[in-house]
This record gives sequence, C-alpha cells and structure tokens, in this order.
Amino acid sequence: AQPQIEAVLEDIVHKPYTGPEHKLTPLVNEHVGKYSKYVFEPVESGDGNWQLAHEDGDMKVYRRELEEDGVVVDPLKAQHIVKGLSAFEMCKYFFDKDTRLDWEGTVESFKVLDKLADDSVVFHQLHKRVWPSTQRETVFCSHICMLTNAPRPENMVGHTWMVCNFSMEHPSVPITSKMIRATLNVGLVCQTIINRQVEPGQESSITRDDVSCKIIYAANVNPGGWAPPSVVRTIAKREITKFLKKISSCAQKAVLEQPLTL
Ligand code: 18C
Repeated sequence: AQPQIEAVLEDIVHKPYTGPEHKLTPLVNEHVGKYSKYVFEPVESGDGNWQLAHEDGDMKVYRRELEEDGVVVDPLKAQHIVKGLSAFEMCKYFFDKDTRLDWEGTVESFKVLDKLADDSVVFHQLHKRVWPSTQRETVFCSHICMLTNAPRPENMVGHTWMVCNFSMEHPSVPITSKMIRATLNVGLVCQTIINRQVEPGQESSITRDDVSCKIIYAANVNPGGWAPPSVVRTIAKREITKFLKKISSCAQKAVLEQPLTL
C-alpha cells in the first residue's frame, strides 16, 4: 500500500491563509510542502517502526526511537479527537500567540522577532529549564494555512487546516554559550468531523454539538547539547500528552460562546 499512499500525499497543496507573500515565502513553502506530507504518513505503515507510547481515550501518542550524534531526537506523532470545535478554530487557537502561555507547558517566555504576514510569524522562545541541565531556547517560524487534496477521514466537513512550526536562524538572536539552541519541526493538522447527516446546501445548520476536531500532531525536536536519553524520552512523552490535553480543553473553552466557524 505504501506507493499508493505516497502518490496521494504527493497531491497535497497548501494555500496561504491570508497572504500576501513575504521574504520567507519560499522557505515556508518548502517546509510546509514537505511536512504536510510527512504528517499524513500513517504510523501503521512503512518501515517507520512507530510504537504506541501512550493511549488515553481518543488520544494516541506514537514515537520512533532515534538518536543523532548521541542526542535523542525521537520523532513523535499523535492523534486526538476534540469535541465541539472545528479544524479552523483549533489551528487558529494553536497559532495565536496571545493565548499560547495558557496551554504551553514547556515555555517560560517568548518574543515575536518578525511578523512576516498575518499567517507567518517568527518567534524566539525560552523553554523551562530542566534542572540540572542548561536551559533550551528555540527560534522558529510559525505558519497557518489550508491544505487541499489531503486525505479526508469519513464524515469530514470543510477544509483541512495546518500550522507548521520550523526552526530557522535569525540575526537578532545569535547562539550564545548561556543557552542550548534546540531545533524543531512541528505540524498540527486538523479536520472537522460531523456526527450527523447534512444535506448539501444545509451546512449553515451545523452547530457545535454536531462537530469534533480530528488532530494529527507531529514533532521532530532536537534538544541539542547532551542529556540522558531516558530523561529526554520521559519528558517528551509527558509534555506531548500534557500539551494535547491542555490545548484541547483551553480551545474548547475559548470557542464556547462564539458561533462555530467551519
Ligand atoms: O508544538 C508545541 N508548541 C509550539 C509553540 O510553543 C512549538 C514548540 C515546540 C516545542 C519544542 C521543544 C524544544 C525543547 C524544549 C526543552 C524542553 C523543556 C521541557 C520543559 C518541561 C517543563 O511548536 C507543543 C509542544 C509540545 C511538546 C512536544 C514534545 C517536545 C519534545 C521535547 C523533547 C524533550 C527535551 C528535553 C530536554 C531536557 C534536557 C534535560
């Protein structure tokens, strides 16, 4: 089945949420183009050797054990289903810097380095220090977009949305000896599932009670420096699980009083 899946993923195209183009558009296109396909590669197929690391209700977390130059860089993938909100609402919430510290447990503080467009922002983040190791920092571009031609789960309505975060260098934040620069490639892909039949043309009758958001989240993080593999693996599993639970409940609360935006 693998070549078929690859052919389908090859067709995925991303469309900017707002535009206009900016100086990093080619870089964003390259990253989103590759990562949107990677996120959809099923964990059950191929020679990826993915292992189910954690399961809790609709949440499943998979990991593939991998080390590069003695550093643990285990790729992580997760799936989750969150009731009462749409794919667009979840991606918008994940992208929105103003509510990030409500759900982001690994971050101590962050700063916007560059607002390239409404859909593309460059951040510098200081992560919480894990005693006794050196504090980590990241510099990354965050981009929100719509994906077309993505594989659609059963009972899906509306579009597929994605937020892609990827590390880059920025002249205003040189690497210093005070902190370790961690790097990341992260993708949050969301699709809206409807739990009842809707006749074509009747989409405006859909309410919050009718929908759930299917999440696929993938993270490739290199923590940099050296840390004991067992510590990195324990923290990674704990943090991705906490993240999925926390962002789900925060996003549900945030949209509760608002009309559904498909
Ligand atoms: O995607 C998420 N958040 C986005 C917005 O912030 C963004 C961030 C990605 C996280 C990158 C992590 C970089 C390493 C940070 C150091 C770890 C600090 C841990 C502090 C714990 C209190 O895309 C949601 C992120 C959800 C987390 C995903 C799992 C990340 C794996 C992290 C590897 C663990 C490294 C531990 C190194 C510790 C050294 C002893």
